[in-house]
Amino acid sequence: MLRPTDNGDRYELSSPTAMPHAAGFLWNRKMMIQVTCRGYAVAQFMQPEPAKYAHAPNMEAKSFMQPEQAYFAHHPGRFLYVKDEDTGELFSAPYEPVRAPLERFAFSVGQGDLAWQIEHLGIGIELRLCLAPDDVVELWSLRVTNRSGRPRRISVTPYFPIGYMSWMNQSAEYRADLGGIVASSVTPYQKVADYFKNKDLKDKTFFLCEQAPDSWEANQAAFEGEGGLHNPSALQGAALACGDARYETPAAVVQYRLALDAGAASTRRFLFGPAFDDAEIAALRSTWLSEDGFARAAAQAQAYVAGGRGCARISTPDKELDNFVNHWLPRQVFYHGDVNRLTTDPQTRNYLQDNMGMSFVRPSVMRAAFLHALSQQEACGAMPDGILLAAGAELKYINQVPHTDHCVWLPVCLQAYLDETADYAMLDEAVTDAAGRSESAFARVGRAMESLLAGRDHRGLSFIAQGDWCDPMNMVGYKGRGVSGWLTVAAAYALTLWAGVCEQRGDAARARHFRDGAAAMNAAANTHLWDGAWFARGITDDDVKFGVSTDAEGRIYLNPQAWAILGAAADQAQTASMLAEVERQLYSPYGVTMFAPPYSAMRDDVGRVTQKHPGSAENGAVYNHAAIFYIFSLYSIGESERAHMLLRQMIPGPDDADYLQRGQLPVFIPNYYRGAHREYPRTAGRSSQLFNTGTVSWVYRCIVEGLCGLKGDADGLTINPQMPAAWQRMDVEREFRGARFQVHIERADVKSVMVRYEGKFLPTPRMTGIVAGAQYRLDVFVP
Ligand code: CEZ
Repeated sequence: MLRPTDNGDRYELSSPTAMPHAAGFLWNRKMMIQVTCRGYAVAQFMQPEPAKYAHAPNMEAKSFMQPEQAYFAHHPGRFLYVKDEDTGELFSAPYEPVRAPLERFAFSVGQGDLAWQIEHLGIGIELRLCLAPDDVVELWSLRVTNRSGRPRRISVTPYFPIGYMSWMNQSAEYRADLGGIVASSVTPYQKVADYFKNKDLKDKTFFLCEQAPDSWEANQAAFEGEGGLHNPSALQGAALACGDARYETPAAVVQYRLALDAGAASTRRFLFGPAFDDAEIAALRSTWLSEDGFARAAAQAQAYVAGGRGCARISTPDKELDNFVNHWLPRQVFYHGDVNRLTTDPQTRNYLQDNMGMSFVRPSVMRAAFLHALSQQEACGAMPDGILLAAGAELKYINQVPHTDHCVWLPVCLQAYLDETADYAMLDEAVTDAAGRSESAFARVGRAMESLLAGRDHRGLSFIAQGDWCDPMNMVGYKGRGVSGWLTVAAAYALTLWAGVCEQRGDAARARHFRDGAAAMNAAANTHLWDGAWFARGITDDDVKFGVSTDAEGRIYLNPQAWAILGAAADQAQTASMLAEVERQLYSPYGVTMFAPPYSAMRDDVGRVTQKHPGSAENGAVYNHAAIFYIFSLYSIGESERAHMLLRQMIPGPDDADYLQRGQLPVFIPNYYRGAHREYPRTAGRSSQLFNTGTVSWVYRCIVEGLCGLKGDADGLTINPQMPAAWQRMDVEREFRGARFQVHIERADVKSVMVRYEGKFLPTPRMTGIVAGAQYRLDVFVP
């Protein structure tokens, strides 16, 4: 059903029905597209705010990338009807909208392209999608092959629904001069000021054909007729009606009539995308719409992804894990870090964590992002809810809701960068803020830490306002008194890390100050939040502790435990108790859930998280971001076995039953898998299919620093692999500070990790004096 090909570089799914929502995604610096195996698509581009060029019939409100996107017959997609003109038999590729059972189906997801190979009625169909690297345009190629052994007369009819563009103005027509269908619209607005903002938007959608079609239709309803999308009336005639859409829903439909001898094949190429005007459409056509243009785009897309290949390749007994870590994980990390999820105002915590991942891919990007974030620090030392990336960008949606955790991410993410690069000099960079005030990065992070210390109540616990890491936990502290247990122990961790940096710079006084602060917060957490066997999640405005043993729902949360381990709020006995409780209450067959039991109804002293469907998203799902914090904490205390098991559960497969239940290809980690496996076993494990998640930078960090145990420090590389017990050996290729390490790891009769380099054992498992450009071969022996 599902198998890796090309050395794990691609994954191929052989059924359009087994995992109907299984999808792949492509992106470039201006757009992204996610396409399901059946042909439904969600695409958006930046102008500079995210916009669409193929629309759903009518959406009540604009919305961001959704988890568990629902698809319906008129959902935007990219479809091709194929009809035998002698027998009248009809099918469609990839699968929708006809849904005819196909003799052969393969959905092949690559690093820089998505492809389908279909065979039915003796006709072979190959479809391939690629993006041009710096333009907003989809490049589609279609190859039709007559495999029936006899001459055939067929029609092929690409149908690209453009959908409901605008209630003010929408139309479409065939443009012989441009060589395709062009739909035009006016982005709806009501305020005069918006006219001036909108007038430069790309309000046209084009579908261009390399070869002029025999007929076409630009009107969705005219094409569909009474037959419905699974059997459009327009396909009954000898040709399409060559119609237009005049304030009617546009569609791009073109038809080719082909007479193919036995064994003959025919190729067609198309471009699909948004444009401002005819000139832009003509220019895109001349740049891309040719065999050569397609070849150039494919090569450039491949090169772009390869530019984000990351710093480690592994070879372990788990080949599926290898495939994921070597090909797909760095790609997803790179997507987050290079284009920041294609938003103009990423949440501060997302921006910092997504860029933390770039420490392992392209550290200079993390450096610049960190300094950019600091340039938006508020005068009081706090960090804003979002970081503005484009001129004219504004804080929107969730970024208008006050969350109190943003400063925590500064030292937490910085640590990964410093360990990878030892670039402590970065902290001396002068950073100028909006008010024109210039301060060193070091001073700014210090002030951010002061603001964490200041944001505490009389008990020494951190205020939560309308949320912390958990966005929808918006009513714990909206009256101004509620506190976050997670934030308290997370702030202690951040302060401890920052104290370490101060020490590194020889600033013992500051180091002591921040360590004292961390100790005070940990003490407060222990006094007020230790619930006997685990840490509580917080205390509400009305002084009610939650995330505690007396709660029937939301009894134990993962985040406070994970970060109490990281920040050392928990001692050994407490840790042992927490690990056991997490295992007992939060483990599921699909990973560790974020809390349990899920809430079944609104708790208005916790907030809208409790209103989400039980087991979905933050309401008790296997929320991978929370899971990876826990896994990271497990690696930090050498709990290798637990860490590995939970990490492995983040990747779908490798057995068919698991793939089917999750419904997702192992080419990305989604933001969540459904939880509530006790309450709703039927849906437990189901993937959200949403590839935007802060999880992946942490997964990369866990693989490199935890599993492989190759973690940098101020002047060297520490070697401490944490292989699961079942493994005897693994090999790692690791780039580090310009040098290349080939590391062979093997179990042996040793008491502690031993490292052999050039025939001699190192006195401690740590390499120093690393020279950029050099190659190192290490043999590592682990107990
Ligand atoms: O967004 C993520 C945020 O991008 O949720 C995480 C948070 O830490 C990330 O910064 C946990 O809350 O507003 C909502 O209810 C949404 O559910 C968002 O919280 C969530 C979306 O799934 C988008 O990824």
